[in-house]
Amino acid sequence: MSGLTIAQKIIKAHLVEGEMVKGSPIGLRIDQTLTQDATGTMAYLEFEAMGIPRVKTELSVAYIDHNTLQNGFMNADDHLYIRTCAKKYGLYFSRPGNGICHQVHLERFGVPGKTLIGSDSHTPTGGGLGMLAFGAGGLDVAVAMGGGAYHITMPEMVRVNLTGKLNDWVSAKDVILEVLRRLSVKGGVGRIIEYGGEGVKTLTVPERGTITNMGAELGASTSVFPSDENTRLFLAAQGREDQYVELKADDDAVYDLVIDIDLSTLVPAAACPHSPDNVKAISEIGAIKVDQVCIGSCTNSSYVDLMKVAHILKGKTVHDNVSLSIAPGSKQVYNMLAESGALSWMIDAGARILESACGPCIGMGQSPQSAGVSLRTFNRNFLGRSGTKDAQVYLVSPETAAISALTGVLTDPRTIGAMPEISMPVKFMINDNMVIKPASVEDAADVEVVRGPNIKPFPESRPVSDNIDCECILKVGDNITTDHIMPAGAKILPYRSNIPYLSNFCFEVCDEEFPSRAKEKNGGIIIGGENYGQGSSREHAALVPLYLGVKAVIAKSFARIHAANLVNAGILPLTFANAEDYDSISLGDKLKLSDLRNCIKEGREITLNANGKDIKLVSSLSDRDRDIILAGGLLEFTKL
Ligand code: MIC
Ligand code: SF4
Repeated sequence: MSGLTIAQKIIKAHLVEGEMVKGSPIGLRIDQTLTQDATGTMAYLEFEAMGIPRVKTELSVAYIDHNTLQNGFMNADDHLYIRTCAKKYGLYFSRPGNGICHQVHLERFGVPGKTLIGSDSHTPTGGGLGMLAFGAGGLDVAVAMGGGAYHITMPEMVRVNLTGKLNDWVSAKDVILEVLRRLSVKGGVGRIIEYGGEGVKTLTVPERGTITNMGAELGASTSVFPSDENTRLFLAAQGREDQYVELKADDDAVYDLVIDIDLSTLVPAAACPHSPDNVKAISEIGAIKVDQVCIGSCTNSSYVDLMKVAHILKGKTVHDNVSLSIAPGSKQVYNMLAESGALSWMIDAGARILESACGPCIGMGQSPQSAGVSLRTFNRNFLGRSGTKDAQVYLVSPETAAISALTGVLTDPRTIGAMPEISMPVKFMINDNMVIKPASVEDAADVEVVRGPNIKPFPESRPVSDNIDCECILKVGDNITTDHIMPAGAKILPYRSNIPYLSNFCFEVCDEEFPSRAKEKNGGIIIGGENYGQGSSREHAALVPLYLGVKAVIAKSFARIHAANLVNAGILPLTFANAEDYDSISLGDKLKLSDLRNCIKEGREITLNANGKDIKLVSSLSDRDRDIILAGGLLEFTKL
């Protein structure tokens, strides 16, 4: 037998169901979970619906980082609900202000070799520390908190072999942009991306975190780095050296695909509008005029990232035409910037300093001007995500962002002069006073869970019917993101626990008429292209269509987390056996699915009758998925 990859080793140690055979369903024991507040309210409502008194994981953390504008009572209601749930059900609670979940988890909680699932698609950031970390829907996280396994399809293994060393002004962001350029936003689907080779030694844990974070944009199941001397140094600097374990792939590990990247050949790059894989060298794009620069997010807001930015800004002034905002990734980073004086350099240069939270990344403020060009150190530049539909968002490194903020045009940082020498500190400032501990088992009974008026009950799902006779109520193209299906942003994010209200905005970016049409037609079927549902883990992109009566989504292919969320909500994800059949269906066509329950039960082929023509469909549901769909969703299934 051949050796194992890092991911296979962690999977092997956590396998509770199935076999490690590529493409077959497996169940994993989950050591840690995380939630954030935009998906957390729903996850805790679901956890409560399961009736389990206390989480059964080694560690579960509830973060507040997305909805921090608190424009009205809604966000604050959610925060209080999550805080009291955490106290009662045995979770640590990271208070608003403590930072972005993935950055804080890397700093304070992540442990090499452990499994982690989080109700946020960028949970694979933990792979920078050698964790096997997956983004998942809230229901899957609720099940894991209750001690249940996490079910995925055993992925293919891809090795990205890094050699050489990054040149000055080229950064970790440019590495993952290169992987995205080569593999595209669908290139990681069904795969785990594992980094190896001599070049790995030149990257610190936060740099590795930038790379694994944006593995989400590849559609990958997750990404992972070895746990090595740099991991030990990072954990030691966080006062957690005792949690270090070495982790590496066997020399004879077998990969399905190997990609070679010589770090010394990379150049500063940007992902151009409106997709993270639309990557070009800065020199190729040219000196376009910039209106806004936003630095932060779970991708690029570590201490070293922001110290570099501070050094670039020191003694200078942000260009007259540019608005620069900076959001440090965590309280630790913020505090260290303040202590060192670097925060003062940023303020002095004219940066607008935001709190440690997701902020502009999820459209919570700082929307650009009409048709504005915005450079962002974030991970997603989907159409409309910034809150301005015609904005042109480019994803860049912190170095490129900071220098361009000064020049007012997109600028290749290599043209500026010597790079500031900043290295990872030997000791980070450690103070976990913004993390509230759970109540003891004895005291938990006395903790009251507070449900303000923004906390609405979980929407009801329904078992799939035998015959579906309806219309095509929407037809969309390739790479539809969950930001298209269920947009976020300051106006609607506060209503994440109010599905009826959210439904008014479903598919707003593609077709404003969709919600009213869906209601008028009493639901129906959505037709999608390739990679339907890429991006975020928000289960609202399934729960809201469920509320609007969507019975099935038929697409050329699906993104992993969204397909799981559809099944969990009791909506059938089906694919065309022949992709060209997609072309023969139009909006308003009559669609029929017959003898559906039996077909699902027996794993038989499903035939769609579209305007009288028979079209073959494939359902790549596992046995467990079938049972969930037949039961009417995961919550109903867990009650069986
Ligand atoms: C995102 O980056 O799109 C989000 C907001 O963090 C989402 C989660 C959500 O929609 O609440 C994600 O990535 O999963
Ligand atoms: Fe927050 Fe943006 Fe990261 Fe999502 S991608 S967790 S919104 S910082």
